[in-house]
Amino acid sequence: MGMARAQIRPATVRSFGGRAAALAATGLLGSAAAAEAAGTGQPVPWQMDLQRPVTEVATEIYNFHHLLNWIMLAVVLFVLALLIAVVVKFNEKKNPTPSRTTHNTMLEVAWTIVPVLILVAIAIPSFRVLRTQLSDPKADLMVKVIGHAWYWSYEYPEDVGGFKFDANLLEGDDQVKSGQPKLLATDNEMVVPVNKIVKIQVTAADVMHSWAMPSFGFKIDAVPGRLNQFWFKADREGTYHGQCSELCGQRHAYMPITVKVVSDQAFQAWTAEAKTKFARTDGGAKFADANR
Ligand SMILES: [Cu+2]
Repeated sequence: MGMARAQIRPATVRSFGGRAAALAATGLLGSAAAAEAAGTGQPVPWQMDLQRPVTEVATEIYNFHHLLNWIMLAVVLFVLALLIAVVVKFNEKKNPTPSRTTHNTMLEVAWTIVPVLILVAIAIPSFRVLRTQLSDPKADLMVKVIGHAWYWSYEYPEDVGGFKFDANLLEGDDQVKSGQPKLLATDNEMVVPVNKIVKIQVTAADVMHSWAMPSFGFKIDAVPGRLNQFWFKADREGTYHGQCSELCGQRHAYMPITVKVVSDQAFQAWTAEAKTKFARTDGGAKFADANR
């Protein structure tokens, strides 16, 4: 197995209970707007929630994130209640002669055991997510992803045509015409079939980059001289956007990632077209993987 070092997109805690916020948004904005509230494949203005997950890994991370938020909310409310009780009931006026009690065995056992139980409750789903991430299933398609300063290139293996192309930022009129979001659209997209296990092998040609796709639930470092590997199985067709997530220099913000998830037939059609469009003479990339 490759040295897959997958990093989860930092589960930024934007609000207590993103789902609650999303539900509130449903009420306020109506269902049509709420359907977009989480953002599918791209962020949206006033987004409260994580982007909608489209892979198993992303779904597990998403659910784990919300579980953590609820646990955190409970802990915060409990501590707040204790603080309020102390301030209200045990202030100097109401309680002029404080108790001199220093030990209470039951209480000490409880405040040791309860946090341990909370951590165990967090650890179990956490390790479950880790197991899914590192499960390394057999790939239906492998794509080599290479980070450059400042664009990405993609190599498809011989069995689907053996071609390589660059994906540069779409700017100006081209971006407007494409209808794709600003600073997230690329001139060529990585295209993969839906419901197929896609493995990417990620490296860099110059400096360190990081291939990150929020709705797929992972980011993976692109390190010169090293091959990192991760897998995903997108369960919904669509266009998904990500960005380089390792500060790599002047145009770090201008090397977005676009992945198109399409049906099997559309993928066949695309590879047939890509083979001539991105013609190459050396037969395509070679892939090293224990599972192939
Ligand atoms: Cu970068």
